[in-house]
Amino acid sequence: SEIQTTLKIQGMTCATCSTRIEKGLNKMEGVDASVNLTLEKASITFNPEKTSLEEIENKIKDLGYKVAKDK
Ligand code: 9UX
Repeated sequence: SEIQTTLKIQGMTCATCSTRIEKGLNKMEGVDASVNLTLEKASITFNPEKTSLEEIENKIKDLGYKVAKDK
């Protein structure tokens, strides 16, 4: 079954940043993500048979942003 989680994303400055991350994540197989710039938060649903939280975090880092645990 799908896993739902949220991540804190740091380093987003403008709306293009959040759109870029959202598009990048949604291109990944098994991922459905929505990124909120002002909350610095990504809401993510993913299929653990197709990807992992580690791959998702690495995608965000590859795009040039920092990921933290959302707490
Ligand atoms: Mo906006 Mo984000 O000019 O990397 S796209 S700051």
